[in-house]
Amino acid sequence: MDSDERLLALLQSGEFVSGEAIAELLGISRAAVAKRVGELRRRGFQIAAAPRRGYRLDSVPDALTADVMQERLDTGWIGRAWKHLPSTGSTNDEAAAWARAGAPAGAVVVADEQTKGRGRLGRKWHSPPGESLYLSVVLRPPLPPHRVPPVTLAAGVAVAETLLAFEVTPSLKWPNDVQLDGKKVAGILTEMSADIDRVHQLIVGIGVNLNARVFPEEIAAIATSVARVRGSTVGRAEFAGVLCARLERWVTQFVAEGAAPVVAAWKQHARFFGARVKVTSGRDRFEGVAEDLEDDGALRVRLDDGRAVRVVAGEVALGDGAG
Ligand code: BT5
Repeated sequence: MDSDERLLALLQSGEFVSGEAIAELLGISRAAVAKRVGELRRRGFQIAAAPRRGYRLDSVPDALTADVMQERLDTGWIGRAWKHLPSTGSTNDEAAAWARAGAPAGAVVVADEQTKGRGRLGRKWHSPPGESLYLSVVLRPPLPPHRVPPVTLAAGVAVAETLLAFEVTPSLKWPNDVQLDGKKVAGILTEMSADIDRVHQLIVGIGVNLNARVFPEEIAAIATSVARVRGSTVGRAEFAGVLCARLERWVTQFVAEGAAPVVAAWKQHARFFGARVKVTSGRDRFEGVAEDLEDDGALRVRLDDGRAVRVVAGEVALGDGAG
């Protein structure tokens, strides 16, 4: 045990311990105790101090480090290899590099901050330090590439179930958005390296706004966070633990049974069927009513002339350009 760990062990009881007693037990001066407490607070430990009573440990930091997470995780394979970075460009890039270097299926990369967080088609994902979750998982499903897209829906179901566990009710928007109160709370970016008949590695990147209270102007009207809707903050580590367990459940079922059960679960969290949508798919743009998801995860849109269109990949805006 180093001296910080010994200090924390002394404070762990939940009772106040006097500065004098700590100084004596650690063999340091009272001024040195105060200094150590200050450093621990800077690392995220919440330590109460009261005159004549001393110090009390109120909470440990909400750290996403491998040691903390191994304690929390209740999974068989997702998150068993875990890499935490205080700051990185994009966790998807880190995970892809780690996968190329041999990371096992289920390996997870998380960061406290991303400096080049990405959405689809080169868009940005706003990723400020400390308040949200940026997580990428390496998958190696034994599937041909054309069977892979519903994995994004599986991740969406996992995010939705995790949000429900934190007392907010999400709605899923095809193909990769998770919303609360009609605003985006999470997004999923799936990237694949494959040849024609076999996936080499699949990186599923998930960004969830957990404790953000304000957003930059360009997304202020369309983004929200769990804390904003719930009215209280959420532990990042606790959220990440539940998310990994839900992901493991849905990815496992997807690989074993195909897309149909994932699609059925996804539909239960979706509210946009029956709504008018504007679709952009490659160079095509059209409007219609979002009718249903097909068993392979494609979106069926009913055009005004009565024809049905299957959308396999693309962008959907709700209503008159909104959403
Ligand atoms: C997405 O793209 O929704 C996928 C986002 C994936 C982010 C994760 S974080 C971990 C991993 N590492 C990465 O680098 N990425 C993944 P898309 O559907 O293209 O939506 C992007 C759009 O969402 C932007 O153009 C903005 O309008 C909006 N946006 C950006 N940041 C946001 C945020 N923090 N919250 C809500 N909306 C945001």
